[in-house]
Amino acid sequence: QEYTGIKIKLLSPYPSALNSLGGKDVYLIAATLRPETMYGQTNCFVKDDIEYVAFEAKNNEVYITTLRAARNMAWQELTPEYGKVNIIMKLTGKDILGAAIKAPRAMFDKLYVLPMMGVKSNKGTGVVTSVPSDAPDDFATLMDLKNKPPLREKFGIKDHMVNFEPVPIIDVPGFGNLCAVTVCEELKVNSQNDKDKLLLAKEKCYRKGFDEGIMLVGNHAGKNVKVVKPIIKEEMIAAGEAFKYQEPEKEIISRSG
Ligand code: ZZB
Repeated sequence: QEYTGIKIKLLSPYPSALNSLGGKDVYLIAATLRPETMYGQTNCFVKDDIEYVAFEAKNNEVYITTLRAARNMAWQELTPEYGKVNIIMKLTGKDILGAAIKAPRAMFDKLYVLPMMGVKSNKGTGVVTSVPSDAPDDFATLMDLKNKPPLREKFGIKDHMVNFEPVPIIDVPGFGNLCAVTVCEELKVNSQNDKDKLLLAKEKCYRKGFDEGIMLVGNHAGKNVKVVKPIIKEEMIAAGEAFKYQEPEKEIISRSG
């Protein structure tokens, strides 16, 4: 599985648990299959109890991902020393909840790290960038956080951190320009815990968005998602905003013991 690793910059002042990283360029790395949707980012998701590591990347930068992803990255020439992960500090999702970030291509200059229960530690980087216009899970989770003050309180999330609306970035014929919102409403998704409905919603959005979607924003506005997805990916890589990140197939992991 080839993901695009999106470099989401942590803005200073860093959360207190990350004080020792002050002065360094720190990036949360989100793994995505939809680089063309980065214009619609409204936040980034981590899970409070997942363990992450801050490790040395190239050019004196620091990346934050799960240890598992960091190890994969080390074999993909993304660390200074091939195959080696130099861990600067360990942290949990809780340590970075509410942190201010700057995400490449997003319409907003400052976004926030928010909690999502469905983030998996054994997939991608454990960091998920949020595109509520086109990703049903992201829309459902953002709505939970907006509509449920106790949920925000539980995680120390302030009102202004969820004060973002889905951004129309892709027109999907029959689903309008906020595909995930349309499909979640159609299927009556009530929360991020509506697992079955969300799985169905995701499949619908993926298929329709890829086959028929038309970009509404960016330098490829008016063109088909299918056509511009790989181009936008390469453009982001060339701009230093992203990189290729391969996830080994499960089969390969078990075969190698
Ligand atoms: C931005 C984005 C925009 C995504 C979209 C999807 C959609 P999949 O589809 O299940 O194979 N993701 C990545 N890592 C994790 C994780 N550790 N835990 C939970 N979710 C994760 O997985 C790929 C997508 O799942 C990724 O692409 C990411 O969300 C999320 F408009 O990034 B995506 C219809 C989906 N639309």
